[in-house]
Amino acid sequence: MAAPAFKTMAGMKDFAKSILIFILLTLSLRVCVSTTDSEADPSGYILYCPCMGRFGNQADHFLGALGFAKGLNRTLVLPPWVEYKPGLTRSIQVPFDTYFKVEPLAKFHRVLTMHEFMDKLAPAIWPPEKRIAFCYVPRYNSEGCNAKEGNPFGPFWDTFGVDFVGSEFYRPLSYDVHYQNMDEQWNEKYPPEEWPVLAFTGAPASFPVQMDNRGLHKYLVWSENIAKKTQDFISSLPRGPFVGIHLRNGIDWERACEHVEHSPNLFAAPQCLGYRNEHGVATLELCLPSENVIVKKLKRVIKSVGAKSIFVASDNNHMTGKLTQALQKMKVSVHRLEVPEPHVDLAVLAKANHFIGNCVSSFSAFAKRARDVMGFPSSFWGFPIEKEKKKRHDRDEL
Ligand code: GFB
Repeated sequence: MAAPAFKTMAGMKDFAKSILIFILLTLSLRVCVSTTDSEADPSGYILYCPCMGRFGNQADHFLGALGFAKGLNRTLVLPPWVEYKPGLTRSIQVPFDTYFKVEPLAKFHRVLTMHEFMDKLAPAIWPPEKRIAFCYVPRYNSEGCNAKEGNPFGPFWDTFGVDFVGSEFYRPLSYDVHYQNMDEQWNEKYPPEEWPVLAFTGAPASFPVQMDNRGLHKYLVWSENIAKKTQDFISSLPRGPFVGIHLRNGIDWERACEHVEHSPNLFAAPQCLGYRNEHGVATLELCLPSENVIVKKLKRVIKSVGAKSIFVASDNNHMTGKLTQALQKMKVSVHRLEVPEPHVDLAVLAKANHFIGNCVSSFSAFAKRARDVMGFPSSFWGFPIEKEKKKRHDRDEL
C-alpha cells in the first residue's frame, strides 16, 4: 500500500486520529466478542462437589451428573477431581482438564470448567450473596446443608473462595431424569430465571452409575498428556496382543470385601451381576480373587487372544514375580508402569486386547466402560458366579 502524502500538518494529524479511532474501535469490538463468549446460559448451570470416594466413584458420579445436566438442559460446570495425598489432611483439587479433554464432552452437552465459570460468570450470575447450597435433606444434625463441613467438602469450595449464605432442600426430587418427567419437575420447582445456578453439596447422581448413563463414557477422552504417556508405554511392550488386568488388593479393599456376603451388589458389582442381581450375588472370589483363580483365568484368556505380554495395574500387589513364574512356559512377559499413575493405568487397560477386571471395583468399572464404548472385550475375576450359588440366591429370593 502506498504511503499517503500529507499537504499540511493538520492533514497528518487527521490521519493519525483516524488510525487511532480505527484501533480503538477494533479493540472495543474484541472486548464485545469476548463478553459475548462468556455470556450466561439462560437455561442455567449445575455445579457440584465430587465429594464421595476416589477416582472411580467420582467418574461414576460424573457420568450421572452429565446425564442430569442434559436432562435439565443446564450447562454442566466441570468440577476438579478431588484427590487425597498421604500426609495431607485436606483434599487437593485437580482441574478437570488435567485428565480429560473438554471439547468431546461439548459434543454431547454444554460444559465449561469450574475455573472458567468462577472467573468469568460467577461474579455476575452467582455473586457471594446468592450462593445457596442444594442438598436433599439437612446434613450433620444441622438445619442446613452444611456444604463445607468436613473433608473434602470444605477444601473443595475453598479452592474457589465459595461460602454459602443459605440452603435449599430439594426433597422429594431425584436425579433420575430418565423416568417420571423428573426434568420437568426440577425446572418447575427451580426455573433458571430465578435459580440460574444449582450448586449441589454432593454429585447429583447415583452410585454406581445408572445403566442409562453408562454410554456417556464415550465423551470422556484422555488429555494429550495422559494419551501420550499411554502410547509411549504401549509402544514399549513386546509386539503382539496383550492382556490388561486389574488387581485390586490393598488393605482397604480386603476390609471392604469382608462385607461382601451381606452386600449382594457391593460398589460397582451391578456391572457384572446386573442392577437387580440377575446374574448372581457378589462372592469373596469376585471381590478378592485368589492367586489360583487369577492364574487360571489369565492363562485361559492369554491362549484365546494369543497374547505375548500382560499388563498389570494394581493399587498394591502387582504379583509380577508370581505371574512371571506362572506364565514362563507360555513365553508371556509381565509388565507394569514403573511410576504408578492411576489414570495412565486405566488408559492402558482400556487399550488391551482383552481386559480382566474386578467386578466390584469402580476403578475397574471405568476401564470396562471405556472398552464397552469401543466394542472391546472384557471379563471379570470369579465371574460368572458358579451356578449353585446363583440358584441358592434365587431360591432365597422367592
Ligand atoms: O477409584 P476408586 O474409587 O475405586 O478408589 P474402587 C480406589 C483408588 O485406589 C483409585 C487407587 O482411585 C486409585 O487411586 N487404585 C486402585 C489404583 N486400583 C489402582 C490401580 O490399578 N492402579 C493405580 N495406580 N491406582 C473403592 C472406593 O475403590 O474402595 C470406595 O471407591 C471404598 O469408596 C472402597 O474406599 C474400599 O471402587 O476400587
